[in-house]
Amino acid sequence: MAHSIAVIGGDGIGSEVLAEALKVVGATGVRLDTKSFELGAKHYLSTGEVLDDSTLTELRDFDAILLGAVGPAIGSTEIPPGTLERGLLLKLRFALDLYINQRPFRSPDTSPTYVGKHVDMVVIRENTEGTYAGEGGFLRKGTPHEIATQGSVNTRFGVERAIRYAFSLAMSRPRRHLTLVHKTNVLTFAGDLWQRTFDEVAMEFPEVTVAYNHVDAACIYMVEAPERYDVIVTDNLFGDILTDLAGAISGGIGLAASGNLNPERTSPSLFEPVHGAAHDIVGTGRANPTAAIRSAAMMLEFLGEKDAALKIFNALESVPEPGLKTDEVGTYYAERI
Ligand code: GGG
Repeated sequence: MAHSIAVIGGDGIGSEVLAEALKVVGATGVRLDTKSFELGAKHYLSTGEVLDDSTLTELRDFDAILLGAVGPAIGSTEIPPGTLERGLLLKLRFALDLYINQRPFRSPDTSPTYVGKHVDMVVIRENTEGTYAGEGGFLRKGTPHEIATQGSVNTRFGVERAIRYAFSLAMSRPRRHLTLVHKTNVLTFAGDLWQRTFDEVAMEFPEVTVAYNHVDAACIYMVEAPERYDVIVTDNLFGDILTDLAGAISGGIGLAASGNLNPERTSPSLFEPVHGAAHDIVGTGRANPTAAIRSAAMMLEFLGEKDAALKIFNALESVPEPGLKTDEVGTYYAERI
């Protein structure tokens, strides 16, 4: 049976890298029944809508969503900042309750990393709350006394389910280690809720060893001693930032994949590379499709296609020679399936 997959190339290099991801999935023999959705900057500029209700309803019926990248070119003035990111990506995460953003980082055994060490960690980023929830606004906008607030929303329910998921994931890995990353010494309300919840849930998982790092210290440790980390759980904003760093130290952002998961499967989960639209390299063949290929493998794994996913993960252990173009990298991995 074919899995029904909504494909949203989005902006910039999004559709270039997804084409290669679909090529590699095709090589596994798994059948996907795909439908492309032309969402992103072009769609917004021609219709004035980012993601309308009927498209959102249609997306709910797919088995999964594969997304490339979202965002206008840096410096573009046609689209107000955040319109596409909030209106498409965050709207999907919130509407489909994709409350886990799972971001694995594992440097290929054969390939040196920027920090000279092997990296093998998974970051669990809470994906529906924090400063990304949209709480806040302006007062006296446009006056000299203008005020902008952007609150961080942290519910016991939201924090606990992310932490609980992270503990379960840590249990499934050989090291069984989980680090909470936050900023409890300054963010004393949200930090207190996260730490208390973490400590309480930890009692249900006595086999998991735990640690706590402030987010600023975590940035140092990630570069100097990435072996400290097995699974990390953190809030939405810290997770967004920390996973760019994790991508950089584990072989480059071009390798970093993610799954926006609804673990209860009440709606389709969404898989996307961590990187953005990179408009500056569109059409040059320089976009690395590896993150999109790995994201597609995560999607197959989530859909129960374990063998096919493993074939892709194994293929991704080899590293192509430098200088291959986007489509050549896709072909390189398709040939290794
Ligand atoms: N493929 C990921 C992407 O397009 N990222 C753009 C971005 O700004 N994302 C914000 C986020 O992941 O919260």
